[in-house]
Amino acid sequence: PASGQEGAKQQHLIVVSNRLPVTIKADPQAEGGYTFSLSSGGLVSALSGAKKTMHFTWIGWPGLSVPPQDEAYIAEKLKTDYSCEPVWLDDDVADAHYNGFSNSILWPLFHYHPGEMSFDEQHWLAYREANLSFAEKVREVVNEGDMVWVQDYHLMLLPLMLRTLIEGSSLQGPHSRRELEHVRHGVDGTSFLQGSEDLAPPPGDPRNKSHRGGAAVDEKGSGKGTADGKSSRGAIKIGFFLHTPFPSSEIYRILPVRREILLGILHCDLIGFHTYDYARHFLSACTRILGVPTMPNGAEFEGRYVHVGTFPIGIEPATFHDGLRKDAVVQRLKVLERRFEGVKIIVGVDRLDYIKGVPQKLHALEQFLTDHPEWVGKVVLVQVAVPSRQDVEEYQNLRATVNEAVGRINGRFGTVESMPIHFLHRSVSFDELCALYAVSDACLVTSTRDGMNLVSYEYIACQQERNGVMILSEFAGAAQSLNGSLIVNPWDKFAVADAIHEALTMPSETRRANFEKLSGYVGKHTASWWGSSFVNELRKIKVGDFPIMQ
Ligand code: ADQ
Repeated sequence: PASGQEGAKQQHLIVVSNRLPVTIKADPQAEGGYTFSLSSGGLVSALSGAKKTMHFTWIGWPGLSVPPQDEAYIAEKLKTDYSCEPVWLDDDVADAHYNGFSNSILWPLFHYHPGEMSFDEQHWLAYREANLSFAEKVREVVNEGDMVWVQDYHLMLLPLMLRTLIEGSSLQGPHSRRELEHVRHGVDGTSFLQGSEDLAPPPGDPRNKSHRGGAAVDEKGSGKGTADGKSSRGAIKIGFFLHTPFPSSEIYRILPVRREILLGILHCDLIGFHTYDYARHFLSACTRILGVPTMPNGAEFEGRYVHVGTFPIGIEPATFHDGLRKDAVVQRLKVLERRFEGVKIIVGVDRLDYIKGVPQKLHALEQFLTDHPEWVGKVVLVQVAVPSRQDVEEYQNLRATVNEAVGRINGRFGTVESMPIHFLHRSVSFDELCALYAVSDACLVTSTRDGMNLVSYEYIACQQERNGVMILSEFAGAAQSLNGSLIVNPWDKFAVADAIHEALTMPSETRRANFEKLSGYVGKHTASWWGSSFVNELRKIKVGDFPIMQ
């Protein structure tokens, strides 16, 4: 559909994420048999600004499978009410793509947990299959001049597939799947099983030639012209944002399909990360594994300059400020204050994921109570742990570890009147979350790795009154932005125990001064600031502003 005329009317932004931001539930009582509700995730608010000024489409998996005869009704409703387009995936493919390759391979590896990684050929095939289904959906809705913004580690092959499907010359209509066979069998012609070849020769070495003017796209497609005889290279702009860390190349190179994944996103115009470190790790992986020449702000790939930048995500603090003014929240806050009178509260809110360092947090609390017995009965940790990815074995093991530690510490320090840990293994409502953040004297984040960590931002947004202390792991991306926090190494339980003590005894003037800095940052670097910075940067890039290398 890349006609070229549509693009001139109004800029069209197509956001692609694994899940659509709409929750759909089967309900025989509801009109059409389904209910729909918009999720309140950070991405939704991040894109609210763009939605107002641009023609906007969101593509993603709807999160459920339905009888084929219901698909058209759901698709129509999503399009009309939410500007969304569903990608229907076979149940097995969806499972192997999401729980398999994405969450059992890329997630642990990107968070420095190679021991939790289980590589499986079927999962990799499903990952490619699912990415291809997304690519085909994008092709249905995209026009020349559009911007496509791909989100996160579930869709790292999508940029390459889009270049091939949309900008490749001979990839019209029913041939597309066949033409993409080279993607299925390894983007540079190698099977994924051969992904363990030696690292790349240094930049400039002629052995790197296949990535320059490269095998994947140039041999098959771009430069040879579209159906109307003109080259369509650069017909669309593609951005990619990674919400997780990008690990050091020493960790990244463990991945059997390390080349394919890098080549997948190198077909972008702009690649964004939360921090400068992640961007640097990515660029050094490109050089070491592919021999691609890089500069601090980008890479030269297939005659294109791939811009690489840092775009730290945020939250909408106003949502929390409004929440705290709600009657129900004010009442709830009073109840909690009465219940915990004379007791300091430390709050923890995490998905129950091994990257969040919940066992480390519990060990540090235990150390603190051992070092400072005078605080027993005078401090509680309220830990909300949202059940997450419970189909994956590592998450079941984590749950058992955490349950054991909570039981042991409560058994050791608890009394008939009080328990040091209040452990909630469930999600809590937004109102409850606001009240909990507001009533707490400190927030403890001990992630062993975390792309950014938005819980720390949310806590700060709720601390106008109390000026509580943010204790933050140095391994969360947020540690690089949230100046005014107590930064800790979660692996050092003595240091975290000291930070807890410092937080609980910090003079109010110091807390106030820290809060001012933190709140200033969170108020400025919001989710919508993040969304518009990325989109504006992508918009500014001139396709072809870098000469095609021969
Ligand atoms: P997550 O790993 O999900 O996100 P985080 O950034 O902390 O981590 O966001 C979690 C969100 O879920 C927060 O908005 C929080 O309020 C909510 N939440 C968590 N526990 C909850 C509970 N018990 N009840 C209700 N709500 C709860 C990934 C990366 C992060 C990165 C974000 C955004 O892992 O590092 O910051 O994407 O890019």
